[in-house]
Amino acid sequence: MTHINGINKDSAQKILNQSVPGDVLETYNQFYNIEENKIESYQKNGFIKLEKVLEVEALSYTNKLISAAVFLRKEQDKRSLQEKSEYEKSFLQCGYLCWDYKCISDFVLGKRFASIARDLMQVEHVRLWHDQALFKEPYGNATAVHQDCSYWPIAKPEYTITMWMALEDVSIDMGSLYFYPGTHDVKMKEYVDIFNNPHTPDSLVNKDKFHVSLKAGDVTFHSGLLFHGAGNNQTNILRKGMTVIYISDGSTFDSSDKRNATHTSCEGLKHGEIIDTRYTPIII
Ligand SMILES: O=C(O)CCC(=O)C(=O)O
Repeated sequence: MTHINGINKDSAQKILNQSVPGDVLETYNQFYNIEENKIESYQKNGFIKLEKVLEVEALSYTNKLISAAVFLRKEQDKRSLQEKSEYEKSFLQCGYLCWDYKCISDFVLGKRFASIARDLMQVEHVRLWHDQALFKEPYGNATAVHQDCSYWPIAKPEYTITMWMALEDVSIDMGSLYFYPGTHDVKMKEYVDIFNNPHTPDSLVNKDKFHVSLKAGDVTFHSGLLFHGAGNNQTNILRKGMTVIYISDGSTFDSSDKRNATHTSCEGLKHGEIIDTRYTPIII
């Protein structure tokens, strides 16, 4: 049974059926000033933490919105944590929320966030790949180490990036993310089957990982090539994370790995074609 503080079916439907308040919408599209040294740090380490990307009203509204959408997606699932698979114990995973609700698409397609992704990757334009809420339940499992690009049929994974936003404070003991700095290297690519065989690849055994706690409204951005994971949730508090994943405009569909040759975001594409589908609009 999914319990999210302050949300019930009526309140969830109400907020999701309303328009985004004007000043919040403005914030979603207001540029965030990212310093040159942060861009350099992202290029070197493959991830970066940015503080206060959302604050005050825009933050509390976004928290309510995403929480409401997760609640409605999961309300039919009456299983306890113990009854779920090991993978499902690591988070409540809700993708493509922006296509269900206009108010969520206003957030996901916000130019504030996409412009950061563009600047970090140093590309001209970015497209949406997809969005995904990742709420780690109280006492939920760790998220196994992986590279996101393993599961994506995209030819140049160096031009993929994920924004992970804390909707409420996320401490290390709640299962914050950790990153292996500098492992965003195509030569290190290794498919880790996090669904059936989670394990730490040999290439990471002597490498240090860097844990990142976040205050509500802070974000991390990480490269699709970077090895990362998250700790288990040792608390009775729901860990609320919202992600938006971006790709460089011009990225092409690579169906050569049969494990992920089909992907919703690449619907209808043939191998080698530019990723330009109804799920992947140019944002900026
Ligand atoms: O939220 C998590 O626990 C893992 C997130 C993650 O792996 C990602 O966003 O790429």
